Amino acid sequence: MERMCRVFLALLLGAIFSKEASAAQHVVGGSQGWVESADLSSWASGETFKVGDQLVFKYSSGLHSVVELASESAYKNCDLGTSLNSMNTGNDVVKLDKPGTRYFACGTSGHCDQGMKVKITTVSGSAPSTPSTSGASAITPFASILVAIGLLYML
Ligand SMILES: [Cu+2]
Repeated sequence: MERMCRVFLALLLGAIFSKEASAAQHVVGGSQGWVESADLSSWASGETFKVGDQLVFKYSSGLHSVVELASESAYKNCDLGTSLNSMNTGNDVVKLDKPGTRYFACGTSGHCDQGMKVKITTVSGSAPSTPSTSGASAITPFASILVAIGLLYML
């Protein structure tokens, strides 16, 4: 019985450390995903993007795509001709590997003009953070409670 408890505890500790070490994933547009109707600028302003985090664009492949734009002016004017990169799998992951601002728009004709674009500002990891709504950070307190229960159970 005691051995089982130790295994249980080890698994919980492993889960906590792996969560803390791993970067946050931000699903663009939240529960709505990457669609024209999502309020993407409000979504982005409620998130903190840190170096090492990832953006995940979720959408119906074929309806939309993701185009990374080179500049603020290209972003403002929906000038898709200056794209740095484009993706169209419907589950596109972008790693935020350095601080700074990046610009993304949908490549489907007319969608960018309808507001299907987002500007992401990444901060260095040491900057103060605000709570993320991405869910990954909510797991750690919950797991800590489980460990506390596990420890009590062992005693
Ligand atoms: Cu689109």
